[in-house]
Amino acid sequence: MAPHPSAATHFKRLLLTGAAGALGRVLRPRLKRHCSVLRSSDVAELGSAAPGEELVIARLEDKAAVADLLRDVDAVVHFGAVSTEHSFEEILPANIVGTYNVYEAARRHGVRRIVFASSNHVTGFYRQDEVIHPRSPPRPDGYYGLSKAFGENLAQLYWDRYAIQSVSLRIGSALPEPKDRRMLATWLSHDDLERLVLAALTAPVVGHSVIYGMSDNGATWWDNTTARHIGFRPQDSSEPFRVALESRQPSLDLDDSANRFQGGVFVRTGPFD
Ligand code: 15L
Repeated sequence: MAPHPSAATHFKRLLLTGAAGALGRVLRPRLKRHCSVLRSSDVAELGSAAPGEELVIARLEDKAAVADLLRDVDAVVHFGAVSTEHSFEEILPANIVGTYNVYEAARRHGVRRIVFASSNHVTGFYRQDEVIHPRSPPRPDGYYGLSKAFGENLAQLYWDRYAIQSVSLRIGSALPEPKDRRMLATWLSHDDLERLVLAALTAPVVGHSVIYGMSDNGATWWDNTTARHIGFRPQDSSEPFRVALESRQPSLDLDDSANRFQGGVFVRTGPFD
């Protein structure tokens, strides 16, 4: 069951980019409960509009289209992106140019808050026997992780220079259930994803904050202490899935880099020529 909205904040209009994507589809009905109007956008088909919803098909790399998208919105939940490892040429338009277009449009329209879907792949080349924190130096595990590191740096620049507040969410594995042993550490339930996005939208002072998106899992590689001010309290855990996942994968081949590094298979996806 979805979490009840605890935040008193009710927005007039929120923009959700990537609304047709895997996590956009999860967030779309949930965000609608927290705003009078939800503007849902994607490059892909969005179906029909719910009451109080505006649908806009737009390419993130289209600067003019993105400028129109941000008109009259209170805040942006920016989830639009290529969301797995691809060649640099495939990542560049939506993830790098597109995120720049979102921040530039925010500056021009005076939008003061952006929740940016970053990824754990910003730090995917840390080992699974390390516990890191949001201020650990980035170690992207591919072009996708690199594009998210760019987005985080952009968020920092637009905070320092233009006072646009952002929360960069280094999302782990946001799925209905953890699917393998790695996800015992990286899993983020959909309800906790909603809690995380709401906390990021409503915490009064965030500057540019970075936080890992994970549930209250027993094993963790990420220490979110430096982002406690956001007030995110995960309520789900991967522990109930542990026995089943360990019996499905009783041993792990440690010669496989995917089993040694936090980014899993992303660390060995590519090259693309
Ligand atoms: C991500 O950033 C991806 O978007 C998603 O497809 C998952 O692979 C996830 O990371 C993960 O690390 O499990």
